[in-house]
Amino acid sequence: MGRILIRNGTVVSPSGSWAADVLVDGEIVVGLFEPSAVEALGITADRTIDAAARYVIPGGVDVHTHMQLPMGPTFSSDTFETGTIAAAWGGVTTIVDFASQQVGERVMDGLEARHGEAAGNCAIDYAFHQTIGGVDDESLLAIRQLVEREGVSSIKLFMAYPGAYYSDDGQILRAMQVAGELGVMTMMHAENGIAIDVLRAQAIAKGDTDPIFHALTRPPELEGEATHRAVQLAKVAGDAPLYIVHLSAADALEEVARARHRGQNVFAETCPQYLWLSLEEHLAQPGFEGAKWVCSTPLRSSHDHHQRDLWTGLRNDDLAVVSTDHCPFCMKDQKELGLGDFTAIPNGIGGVEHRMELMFQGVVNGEITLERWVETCCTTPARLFGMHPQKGEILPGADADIVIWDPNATTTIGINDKHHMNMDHSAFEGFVVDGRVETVMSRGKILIENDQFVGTVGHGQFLKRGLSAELR
Ligand code: DUC
Ligand code: ZN
Ligand code: ZN
Repeated sequence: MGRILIRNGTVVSPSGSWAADVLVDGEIVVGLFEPSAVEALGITADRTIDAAARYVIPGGVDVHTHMQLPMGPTFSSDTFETGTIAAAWGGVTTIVDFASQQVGERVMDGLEARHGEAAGNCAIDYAFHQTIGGVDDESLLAIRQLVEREGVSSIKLFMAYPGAYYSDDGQILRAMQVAGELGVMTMMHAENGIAIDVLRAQAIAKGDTDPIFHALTRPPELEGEATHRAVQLAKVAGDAPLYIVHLSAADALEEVARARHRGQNVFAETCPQYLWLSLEEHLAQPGFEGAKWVCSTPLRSSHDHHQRDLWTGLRNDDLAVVSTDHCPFCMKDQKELGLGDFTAIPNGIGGVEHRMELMFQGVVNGEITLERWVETCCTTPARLFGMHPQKGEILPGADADIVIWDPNATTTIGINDKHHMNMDHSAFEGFVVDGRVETVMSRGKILIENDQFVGTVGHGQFLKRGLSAELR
């Protein structure tokens, strides 16, 4: 591996951007130098990469992905192998996926099974959150073991999906009490699943079976209501740390903002699909086309102000993170399971490859700064989920997870253009965005260069995480 010197680039961090040369030794960043210092200090390397007119940014950290996730009779279509290679193509060097437990199952069995699926199959580093779909005495006891022994410092609960992953308010409160005591982050799918199930049954009974009814039966009010309830339960649990996943509605953002402004440990992520796609333009496409954009929470109406508010939330830190909720399904044989019945369409959009690109377009459009791009896509996700300073920032001593980004090139996203995820369509088909992932390095090993994947499956290692660095 040796020493690699990245010269002439602009290093970007949440606190600023400056001309600096980056020295990597083996797997680690060992120094950042004012460019003229390299000669003055006689610094040498085995390989020098010229990053003139490029940004040098930390590898992306996507804290919400679902590789080979079982859903009904099928599985999300990216395996750990295909999904982590696609992530690398998108400038992502760390993912946090989910292990899962349901009623009657043991938490540690779910975690062990997930380790079995990922180990040796990842091209980039990975970690796990633990979904707890059956909150009881035994699963609550396991939370201590998760954080103290397994390096799993976050749990995920669902207020949606009664009969499957759903937790009632009492279960949520109990889980938050335990998690809060240990400093464990509770991630929440915040939608009122009981009310949603009534609306879904009513829609099907009326013959409203097209994909658009997926969104119409999951209205923003029910995301706002559940978010409010989650925030209040976290407060009652002693300000237990709470992280709202895939926030899409202005109604929910208001609740998060209110909680944050009063100093509560509440955080939220949104995803590129909610910033760039809409109910009318995508989900409402004729026939069954809209199935491509069936995800939960759903795409929102462009007639309201959801997208505008989400961008504002990203600027003012009411939204701390952009993740993808990468959960891809092909149209053929997968989304098609819901032909004639939107409730049977597997839920999810694939996007792990495109988050950095789509969010850089937010920089170009003036929605967020360059530094905020890096902060929301790399540094804060690492800090919030106990991976910083190893991940998320280019610092001496950090893992050498580095992306060289060409801001003057463009990227065309689409099934016949840039597309490496295991899907037969792209949710962002035809998007032409400014900027391009040029070189990607994970722990000092080059994964992408000269438009080729040159990494290896199995390079990716499991990351034991610590507690969140963002708690107040
Ligand atoms: N929630 C997720 O976070 N991912 C996939 C489906 C869902 O409902
Ligand atoms: Zn969810
Ligand atoms: Zn998800």
